[in-house]
Amino acid sequence: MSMPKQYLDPETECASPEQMRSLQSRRLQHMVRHAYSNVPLYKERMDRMGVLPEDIQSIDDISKLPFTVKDDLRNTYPFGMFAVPKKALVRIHASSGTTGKQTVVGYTKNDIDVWSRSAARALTAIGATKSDYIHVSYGYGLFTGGLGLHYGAEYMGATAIPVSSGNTKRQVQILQDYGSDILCCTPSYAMYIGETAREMGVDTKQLPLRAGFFGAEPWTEHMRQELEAILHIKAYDIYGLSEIAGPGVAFECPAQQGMHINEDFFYPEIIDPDTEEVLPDGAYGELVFTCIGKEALPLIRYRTRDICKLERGTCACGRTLIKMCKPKGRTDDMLIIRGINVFPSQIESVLLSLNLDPNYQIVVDRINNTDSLEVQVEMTADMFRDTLKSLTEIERKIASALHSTLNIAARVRLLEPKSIPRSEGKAKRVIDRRSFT
Ligand code: DLL
Repeated sequence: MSMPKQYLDPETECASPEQMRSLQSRRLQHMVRHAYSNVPLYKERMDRMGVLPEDIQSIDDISKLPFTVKDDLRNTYPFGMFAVPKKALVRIHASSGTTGKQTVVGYTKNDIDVWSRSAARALTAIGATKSDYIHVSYGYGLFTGGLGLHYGAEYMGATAIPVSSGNTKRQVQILQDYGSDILCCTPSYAMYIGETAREMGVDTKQLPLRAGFFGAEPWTEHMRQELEAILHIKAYDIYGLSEIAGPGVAFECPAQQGMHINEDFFYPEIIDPDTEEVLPDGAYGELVFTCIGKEALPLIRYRTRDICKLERGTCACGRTLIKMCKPKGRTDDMLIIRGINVFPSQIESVLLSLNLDPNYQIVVDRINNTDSLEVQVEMTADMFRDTLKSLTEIERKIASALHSTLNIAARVRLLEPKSIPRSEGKAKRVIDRRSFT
């Protein structure tokens, strides 16, 4: 396959396995000493396990180290796991905190550099150049999306347009008037921007926009096709999480066969979420990261709850950076309905394979001690003109497709176009009423 070969750091992005392992080993040793000396939680946990920093000689020794979970950050809220004094910090971010207390993360100047460089590698990989306008519609603020890609764009010498999210008509106006080249936002917001452009009578084919960097929430291959069609761009995936670094922990390249992890900064492992046993490449499990290039919050074996698999080897783009697949779901996102595991992404795949618009909501309830699953789908404008009989037929068709994928019966309800609230950030797809009954 021939494809543009653009790298920010070719020595690292295309390093041999030996070079990468030796870099990772050096960095891990340094990082463990730092965490042990400066984070009481790690000293205590390693002491309890009888592991000393000098026991860590190479990256293979990582399995001797303790895991970290989100609750560790919550229990030490806000700054208890920081490994540097306040005066060394230059930035604070926090997770969206939709469930429980927020988790707060801090960055030194070097940490911002590591993160910006990671995001800059990502932008370079999807073909961004110094003469591009990078339209950033991720939220700016405690959320890492906006500032992460902003700094990445500046780091590589492109021009960041810090639009942030919201005011969707103005987004379209700016795409048109400034001639943005690359759009960065959540896939659901990109879809909303596309719909808004269509309503405003803007022909997206005429816009200079050529690529989108979409992440922060799960999205499917079908959604990619929808976005590429509505915006007339190439759509790429970008992954990150606030605890490790925002966008740029991993990124898609033109080969689009998984996301390359910036593994010289964020070392990945896959574990069995129940037994914590490390799984081989290619096996699905929970993704775990160790920060081997960060100072302020050097997390060791942080359990992301994302379900994923890893793949090693040289990619068609020339990179050797290990790849992660699109996360299949999260251990805490998985719905258990009448004993069957259901991931929202499976439902999205079914809907999009039937050429429905990706505006849907999943409502789970418990009625008379039995779980119920309702999938609410917005009708397309064409369907809205259909007769009641044909709508019932469509509902039946969707229900049957859902049943054959999920192995569970779902009630399908077609809603009027535009009745499901649009999101300017991460879409809320699931309403689980069971926790309130
Ligand atoms: O969402 C950071 C980010 C911003 C990533 C902008 C990409 C673009 P959090 O709010 O901490 O950070 O949420 C992290 O979001 O553990 C995944 O479950 C999910 N996630 C992030 N990127 C993707 C993606 C940001 N590309 C959590 N595909 C992660 C699927 C994603 N899920």
